[in-house]
Amino acid sequence: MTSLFDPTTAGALRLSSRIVMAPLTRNRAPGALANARMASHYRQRANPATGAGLIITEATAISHQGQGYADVPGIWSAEQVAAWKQVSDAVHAEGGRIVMQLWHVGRVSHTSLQPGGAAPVAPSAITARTKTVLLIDGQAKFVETSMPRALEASELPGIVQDYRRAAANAIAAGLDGVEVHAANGYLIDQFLRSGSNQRTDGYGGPIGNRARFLQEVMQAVVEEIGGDRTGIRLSPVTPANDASDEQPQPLFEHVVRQLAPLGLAYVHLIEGSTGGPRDHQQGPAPFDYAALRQAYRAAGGQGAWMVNNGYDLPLAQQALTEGADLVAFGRPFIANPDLGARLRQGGPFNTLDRATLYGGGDAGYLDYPSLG
Ligand code: 8OZ
Repeated sequence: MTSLFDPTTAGALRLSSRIVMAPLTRNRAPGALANARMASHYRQRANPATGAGLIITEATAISHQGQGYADVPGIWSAEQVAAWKQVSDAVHAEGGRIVMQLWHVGRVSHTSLQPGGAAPVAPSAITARTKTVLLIDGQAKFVETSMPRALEASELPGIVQDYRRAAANAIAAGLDGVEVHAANGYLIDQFLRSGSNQRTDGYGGPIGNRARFLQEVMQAVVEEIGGDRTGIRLSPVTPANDASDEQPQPLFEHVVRQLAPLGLAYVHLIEGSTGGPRDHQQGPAPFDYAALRQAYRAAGGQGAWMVNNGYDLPLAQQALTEGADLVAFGRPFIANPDLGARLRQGGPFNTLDRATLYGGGDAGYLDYPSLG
């Protein structure tokens, strides 16, 4: 029987275990630059024996326009590439593997974070009923997102190009690959799901149109760095950031069939409501994740199938038995740098301090203890 602690591969990535550190936004990158503190944080979790088999970085903006939260990192400039190098070097020094999550927030932003104080961009001019994080006097404050403007179709190739450059930059910064963030109600998910996409052009309406922007992004990234270094994150039913769709099953089965020929390293699925109930339902019936995986495999989809959301060891082992290849852990990895070692021996686990999640310094970031 496959164990969480067995090695495997995800495309070109050789992984020491099936334990993945999920992408985790921490708002500790002032100036949108990765830094030594971040390098230490990832390094603490990179050892193959005690930490993750694969680390996915926190969501990283592909452009200034793609940014929606205070002090999140970017990957559009040479200075940002150099800054990320210290993180990839630290992880590799431990023998770990790390891919970068590529992010455009779309409408989940605030004018104060946008170039020239402009409105955030979106498929349609519909404000997201959600909050973003600003830092006011050094304190993380949740504020309403700003009203977005609808993107012109003529602007989309430029954003696809931003993804392509970000992927090339991630590789130049020494990362082992990238994960395209197509989940949690951000730009790509805003195109996919009907609640945020009311376009009447070739990027809105029928499922095939709503999935077009995603496919253009994926084709560009794969062309740039190879499918075997490219993953994708999807969240078919999450209500995160006001995301909604009446028919998620056919939509996401279309999406994975369309992805199948790209030879991806992995597909990363958030099951249910992000960070919330795993059985969250959107649409007429409970979402069938096994059918989604089968649709991907039947279409020739390669690479690892990664699952995420509220996993503990028994649930993870069960998922591996049922066909998953990798399991991503989020909050447990924040509080337990040596989560791999702790899972192996059945605990104990440190408790998470929510007050230090977003913004701040070493506290709640570098000081969670490892086992003796
Ligand atoms: C928590 C806070 C800010 C951003 C996501 C990138 O939900 C995020 C995120 C999570 O995917």
